[in-house]
Amino acid sequence: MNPAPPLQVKTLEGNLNAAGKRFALVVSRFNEFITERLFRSAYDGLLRCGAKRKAIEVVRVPGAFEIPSAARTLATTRKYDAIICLGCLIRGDTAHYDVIVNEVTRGIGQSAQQTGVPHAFGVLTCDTLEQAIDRAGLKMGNKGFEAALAAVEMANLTKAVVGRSSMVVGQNKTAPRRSQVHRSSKTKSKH
Ligand code: INI
Repeated sequence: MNPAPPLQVKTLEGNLNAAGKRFALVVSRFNEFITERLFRSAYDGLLRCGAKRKAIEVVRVPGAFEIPSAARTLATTRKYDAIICLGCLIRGDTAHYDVIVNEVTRGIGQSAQQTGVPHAFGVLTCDTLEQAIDRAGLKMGNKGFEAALAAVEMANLTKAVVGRSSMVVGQNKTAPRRSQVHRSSKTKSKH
């Protein structure tokens, strides 16, 4: 059977070019062993996409519960093209995790939807510390890095949709795409 012909559909897609974009990272200190790894990888991801160091700001908060309000405060300044939220919730023996996890998720989503500023969700929600370690640079990649790339892509998509810049329409030939941005803390970025 012949493969289906490509559809002629005008497609808007954010690229992974972070040049000229400004980012804020909200990083919680609770489970810092994990969140610091998320932060480093997210920062690396932004630099690899072409963000300038001076265009990246970091805000530290006590725990994941404080991430949404800090993110919203940052978003309402309109100074940032995207906010990257990084935290680590680990289910313990008490109900604390269950109480917090939905609030954090909903709060970040609401901040994104109500401000119109893209928010990347890099908050780990894990049953065990081992699962968190796996998602902070071991077996399952690094969610901080993924969040950074999502932030860059959504920042560009937002600009493209609102028509304030000439971002990607169809296939972009110049800016790096997700599959071309390699994860390695050993390679130094020139940006
Ligand atoms: N904060 C986290 O970031 N991760 C957790 O796993 C966690 N647990 O399980 O308690 C946690 N609690 C603190 C919370 O986020 C607030 O900082 C605290 O309740 C003060 O408002």
